[in-house]
Amino acid sequence: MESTLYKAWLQYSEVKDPALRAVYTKILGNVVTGIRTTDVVMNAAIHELKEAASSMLGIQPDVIQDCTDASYIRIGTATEAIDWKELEGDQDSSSDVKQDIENLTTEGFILRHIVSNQGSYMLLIGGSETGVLYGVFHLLRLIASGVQLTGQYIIEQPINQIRMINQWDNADGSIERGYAGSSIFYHNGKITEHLVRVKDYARMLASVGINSISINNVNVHEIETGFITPELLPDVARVAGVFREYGIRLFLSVNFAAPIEVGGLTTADPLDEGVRQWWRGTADVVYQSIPDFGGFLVKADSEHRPGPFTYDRDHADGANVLAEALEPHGGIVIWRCFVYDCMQDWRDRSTDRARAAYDHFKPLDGKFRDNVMLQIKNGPMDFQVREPVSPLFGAMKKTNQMLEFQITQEYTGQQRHVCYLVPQWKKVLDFDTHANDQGAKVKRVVDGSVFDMKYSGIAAVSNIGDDENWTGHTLAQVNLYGYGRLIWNPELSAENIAEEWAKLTFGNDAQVVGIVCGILMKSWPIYESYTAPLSVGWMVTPHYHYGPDVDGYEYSRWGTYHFADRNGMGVDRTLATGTGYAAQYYPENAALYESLELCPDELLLFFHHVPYSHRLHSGKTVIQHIYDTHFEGAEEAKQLQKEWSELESKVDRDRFAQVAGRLEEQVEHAHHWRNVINTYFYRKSGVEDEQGRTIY
Ligand code: GCW
Repeated sequence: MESTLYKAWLQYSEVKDPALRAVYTKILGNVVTGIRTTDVVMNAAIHELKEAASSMLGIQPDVIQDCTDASYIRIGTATEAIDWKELEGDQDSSSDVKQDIENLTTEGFILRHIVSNQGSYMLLIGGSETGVLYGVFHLLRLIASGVQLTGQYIIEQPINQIRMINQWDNADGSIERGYAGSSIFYHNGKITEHLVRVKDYARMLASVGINSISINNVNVHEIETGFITPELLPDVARVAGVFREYGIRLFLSVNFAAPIEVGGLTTADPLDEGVRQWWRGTADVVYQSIPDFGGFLVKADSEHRPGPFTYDRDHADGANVLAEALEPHGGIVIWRCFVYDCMQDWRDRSTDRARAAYDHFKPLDGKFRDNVMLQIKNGPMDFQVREPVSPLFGAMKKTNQMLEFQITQEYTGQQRHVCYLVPQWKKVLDFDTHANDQGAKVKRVVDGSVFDMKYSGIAAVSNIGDDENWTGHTLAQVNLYGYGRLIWNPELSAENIAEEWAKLTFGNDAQVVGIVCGILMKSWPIYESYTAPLSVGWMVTPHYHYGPDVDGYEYSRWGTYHFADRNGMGVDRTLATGTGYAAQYYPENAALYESLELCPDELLLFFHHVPYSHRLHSGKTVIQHIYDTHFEGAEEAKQLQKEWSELESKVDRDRFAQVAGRLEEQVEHAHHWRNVINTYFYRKSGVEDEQGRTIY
């Protein structure tokens, strides 16, 4: 028996309410499929339906081609559904349904419950088999949360085209920035023999609509460089086979120097004819093994990874040589924009890491091939608890773009602190770039509707490992779930997503759902309040990025400084007196950030260097804000612990204890953060706390 920790949001707990149970049993008792081929995705969909029915309702549905019973669920693709007899009886809206079926995109689905004189039917129509699979998961979500199905008419289509997960897993089984154990993909330098867990992961991802995955770290080390060779491709193909059943395309991160490292060439110069041929040949070989292979993800000229700069070529040259090789097979290149000088001199104030992505890539707009996408981190630095939105969104009008989030909590508590990230991501998606007058929010840029992009979408770094509960902190499961749901439909609210997840994960008890959602919704602001203030960022232990170390990165080469002295702190990124970063935005945003008066408090220290006595819009001085938020944040963390403790009798022991243990650690570490940060700024500034609290 799988544990509740393992099952995450796919618990499929028994439906206890007799009335609902009766309705659900009627619907799922017979699964009508028409004549079936052996499509693997359809089989996975049917399998999921059967397993869930057995677990939630204690029934073993018959899967049949046709049915004369008075109730059943019929599932199929749009092409078949057009002729379904049930639709003829659907007097009120038959024309609409047919129209809706015709409008379905491949990954969309319709769930229609019809009550007629003959009986009652649930129809599930997918734009393709994958649409059917998504529809099954949606239906099961409704059942698990106790929703009434009678008369439902649901049409869903994903808003974003590519909905991707990036694994930062290494062949040795370690995971870069992984906080939930070792890799489920690799063991001892090899792709694992046992793919059961990978399959369950694929199910989880498909259940929230993920359709693409890259399975190895963007820092591609020696063994992984060989994944694109005939020796190792059979293993990669096994993994691709598992994901294929769940409608997910597999990508690989590749090493730009692969022509040298595994190809035996003397150069990886993208303009060299031999290199070009090598990538072409390699792509051909990859597609022989994996005909639906997605493409390559590339980190080049970043943090010492090889790239086109070695040969005096630019990123467009680099990306295009790979794109050309993948093009005949329908593959794409996802080229990361996380390119900056990681060997900076902290004494040099003219270089600004925040500027780097824009400075490197904006001039290349229009130079990339059709099947290249640029993958841009949500902020200009590196997944801090708060950053402004990257000015690259909206800046490139002739280049395919993909947004990159980080689900793994590298700088947000490493899955030891609870930090629900959907509210943070929503802020990014809802940010108006002002790239045009019609509303150019980031979500519209990356869903492809602002500029004409052939490929677009969202990717995120995964937070899972082989811990029993996948994510280290059981409450961190919500970030994986929420990521998928949010990018399927960015209009969903953070509250709704939290509530869905809480019900699926812990059941429909109102007190449990209320407390869990409350904890989640408060968690990001709380984490922010006791860590680095006012978006200045960092202040973490170098390399590990956990725990406070205010000057940890201050005199280092990484370009991440707070410039605190006895008078004040923050980074001047204005055009007038600073690095000019603020001017990378469109005028409306640039004006906002450039001005000390207009700049939102939450981003103040990212854009301005101010005295500790500077008054925020909140009315507080910067120094008093630091003291207050740190005292409050540590107290609020304690409050979260107390709220969770009220659930002892309502959550199973394993999960109750797991979360309680993490919260205890969070409370302790939040106090540590509070003391270190407050003490640092008290000693630097010499300013007393207005409330006279103990600062060491
Ligand atoms: O945030 C930094 C991480 C690195 C990571 C890098 C990147 C994969 O600290 O561990 O490397 O970003 O995004 O490439």
